[in-house]
Amino acid sequence: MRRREFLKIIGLGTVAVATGCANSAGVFGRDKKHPNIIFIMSDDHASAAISCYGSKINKTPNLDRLAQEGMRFDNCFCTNSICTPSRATILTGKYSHKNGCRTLSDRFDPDQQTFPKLLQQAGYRTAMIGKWHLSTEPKGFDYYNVLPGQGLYFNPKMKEIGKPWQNGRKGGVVHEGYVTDVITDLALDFLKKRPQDKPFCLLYQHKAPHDMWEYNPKDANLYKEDVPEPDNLFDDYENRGEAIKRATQKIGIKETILLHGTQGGQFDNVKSQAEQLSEKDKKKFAYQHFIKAYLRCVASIDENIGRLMNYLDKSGLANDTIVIYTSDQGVFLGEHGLFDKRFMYEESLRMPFIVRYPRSIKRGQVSDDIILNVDFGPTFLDYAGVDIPGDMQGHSLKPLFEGLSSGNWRKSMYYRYWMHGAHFNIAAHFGVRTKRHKLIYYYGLGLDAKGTKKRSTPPEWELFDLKKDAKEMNNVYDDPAYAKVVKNLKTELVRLRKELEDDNDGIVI
Ligand SMILES: [Ca+2]
Repeated sequence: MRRREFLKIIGLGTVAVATGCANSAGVFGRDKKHPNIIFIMSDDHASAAISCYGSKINKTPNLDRLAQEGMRFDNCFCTNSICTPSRATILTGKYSHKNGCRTLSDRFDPDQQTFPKLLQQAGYRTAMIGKWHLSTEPKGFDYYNVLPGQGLYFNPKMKEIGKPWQNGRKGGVVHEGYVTDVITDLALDFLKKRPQDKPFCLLYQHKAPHDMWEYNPKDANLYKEDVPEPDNLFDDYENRGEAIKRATQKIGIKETILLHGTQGGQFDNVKSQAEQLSEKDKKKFAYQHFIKAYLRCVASIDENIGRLMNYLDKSGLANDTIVIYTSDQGVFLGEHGLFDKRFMYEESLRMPFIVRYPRSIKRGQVSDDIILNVDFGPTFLDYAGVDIPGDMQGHSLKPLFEGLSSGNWRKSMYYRYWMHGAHFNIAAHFGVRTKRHKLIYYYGLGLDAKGTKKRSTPPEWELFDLKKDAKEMNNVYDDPAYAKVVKNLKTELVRLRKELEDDNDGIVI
């Protein structure tokens, strides 16, 4: 008889087995049931650059291992695809219009309810290490050490708890080294020094691979060969609305290489190399320059996550710790000829989401349920045994993780990007996505934080049939065959806006 069967017979079951193992590690929550939490978030890491998501352009062995030992979600979406707003949504479990961070320039009110504060009150040791990007001082953390603003790739300054806080990009102490290594060193340090009698929640958040895509020089030899191009790098935007045509986030020599920071110091050199090329070859050249730098940044993230996973193995923490990997939103890697994000198109909307928790999540699972960044906070509270406040708009993912319930899960999601024409001339829009379709309304108005109307452009709609057109190359909004779909999706959009209380902006659908 195996030990597990024997214990079951004498009434100790799997929980007792789990607890017994956990005690040897010294930590398993205050009542020996609540797991530790490590929330790993990168900045602008598209699932198209993760091999377990089917990447054709790189390998991420450590993230693949995490997915093999846990669960991968293929339909995790951002509710507002831009850095600061997504971070505010994750912390609060609320959409942008409820947490006050609709745009990059909105100030995050640090006194509002967040999941780290609630975990801290419940006895968790809480920490935030790496890219914060919320300007105001992190609250609800027993320890923090964060980059000011976007932070630097090399020898970054970090702002540590206990010193007078300076908002935004001000303040901080220089840490020698490459930022992804520095943030991991600090995260490991936190884990090694943590009190043994408390569960912990660590937010371990990378700056990479955000532009300016400055990679660790030791990775300069990766990707010597050309990287495959996406099929629609040369998208001509036929059968699409005006918004994508007007947008300026296009792969090109000037746009792409100028964004490549200090390593773009070779700009003059690169520019002269490209001068003799045809327009088509210039775009190919710019894509290679961009994607290689980006993927080298990703390689360092994967390597450092491997370091963290090794520590969890060696310290005996792996079984008792929920590890999540995600990115604050997706990003275009040349698809539609674009870089950056903001649009509700798939590459920007989709967040990678991998979770591993050997105690209760069966390994090797893949889910296509629609999950959102608004769900993360409620999920952590659920695992910690903390009541989920009624004003959080997301839902705990625990039942999905544990295979208990998927039948009554959400069938659609609401998205809204607010910064009308602010960056890359992208129009504000909102929309609804189901597993099959996506309806987008570029409502044509810029609204400031008080809802005052600013610039305007002609409103327009796009509809995509994701089953027939996964790459969103053909807007079928005006196709009579889709009239009923349009009608139903508009009804759903109105319903979602009402339910989420984002329907008081005077915009008529
Ligand atoms: Ca981002």
